[in-house]
Amino acid sequence: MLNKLPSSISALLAIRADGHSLPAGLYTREDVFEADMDVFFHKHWIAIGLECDVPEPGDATVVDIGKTSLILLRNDDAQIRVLHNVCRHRGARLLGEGKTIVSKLVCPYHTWTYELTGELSYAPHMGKDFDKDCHGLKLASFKSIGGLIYVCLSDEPPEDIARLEEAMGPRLAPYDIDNAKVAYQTDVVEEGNWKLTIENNRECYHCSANHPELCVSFVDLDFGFDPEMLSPEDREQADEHFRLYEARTRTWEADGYPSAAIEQLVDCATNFRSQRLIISGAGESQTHDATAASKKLLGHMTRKDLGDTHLWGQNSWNHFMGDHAVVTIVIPLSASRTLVRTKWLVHKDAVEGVDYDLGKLTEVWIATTDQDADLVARAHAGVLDPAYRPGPYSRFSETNLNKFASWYIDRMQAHGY
Ligand code: 3BY
Ligand code: FES
Ligand code: FE
Repeated sequence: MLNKLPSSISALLAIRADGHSLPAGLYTREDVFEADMDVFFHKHWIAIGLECDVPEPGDATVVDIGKTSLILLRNDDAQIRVLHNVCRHRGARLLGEGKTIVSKLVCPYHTWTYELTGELSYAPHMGKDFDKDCHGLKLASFKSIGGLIYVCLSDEPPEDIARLEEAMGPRLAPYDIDNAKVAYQTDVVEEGNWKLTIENNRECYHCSANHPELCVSFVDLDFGFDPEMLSPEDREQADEHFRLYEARTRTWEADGYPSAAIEQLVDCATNFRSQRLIISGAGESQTHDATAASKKLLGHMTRKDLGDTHLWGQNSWNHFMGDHAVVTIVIPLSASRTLVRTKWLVHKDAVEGVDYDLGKLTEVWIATTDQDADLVARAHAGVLDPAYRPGPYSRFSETNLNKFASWYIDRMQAHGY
């Protein structure tokens, strides 16, 4: 008789073949989803938002990560705090999801009241021996890197975030993202596992067939291949691409703008890659005609020809251009549903309808995000089909997916799965 017992997670991890997508269960199973949340969203650093989500003292926004709810706020001293959204009395949620303005955090249940530092300042009927100092809100570890907020929910955050800080601090400084303005935000729920969302973002193999709007300005990229493995046509395209990048990177760096690729994608907890990418056509921005959408450039930028500072993280992708930035974070909702939150950033003083047209600013990535949601749903539906078998990644266009899948397996195994 056939053994109908499901394989253990460790058995699924062990059968994954290098160069191939993951075994189905790693994308679809509820127990794997729980393990993923534990390893990747509680023990690793994750992107949750931006300094400019909460520009003024008292601004607060709630971000839910699985069962954890976090309050990102700016306190009265203009400092960022990330607090657990759990009352220290009997645990009630203090704030609901989304943005709000607060002077104090008052629990709706029995009115325990917290300062924006997290300190408990009011707790009626608790007796004269009650020590308010021991009942402040729990703080989450966070880092602001160039205005991007990363949180780690573990008591032992991975130290290798240092390389991300070192690399991105200087690269992001000219864009002054801390002080940018969120001009627009979309929340798209993809009907697929978060790893399919990330895999979809780590390749542009699908771009020419699916992203006509993005392809006006985006140059296909994958720098990880072994030239010896390529067919003569792919080799020719790769050589041309490399020559182009080499020349542009040299000029940008000579002008003082760090541009060369820097990556930490394997043998690490904190996974990232950054490179200054070429914008094609008019060369300025990811818009329908590749010209800038905002007349006011971001931060201290003085040029529109500095390409696209691209940053991938474990649960994020970002594009920083002269006139605007597009930042996206990914939050798994279940094994088969994933929130993709995208924000469009402009200079804080840029005025809609005067300095930028909101339609031109957002149309390319709204279209791209919708197209990607459709692709991820198709991929997830196919992976659920008993006919699915892990397929081979392209050694030309999908080397980053192989790195992602291998990193995923390593990290799960490092945490005892
Ligand atoms: O990293 C990104 O956002 C791009 C856009 C299209 C596919 N991906 C490589
Ligand atoms: Fe918050 Fe009681 S649970 S005051
Ligand atoms: Fe895409």
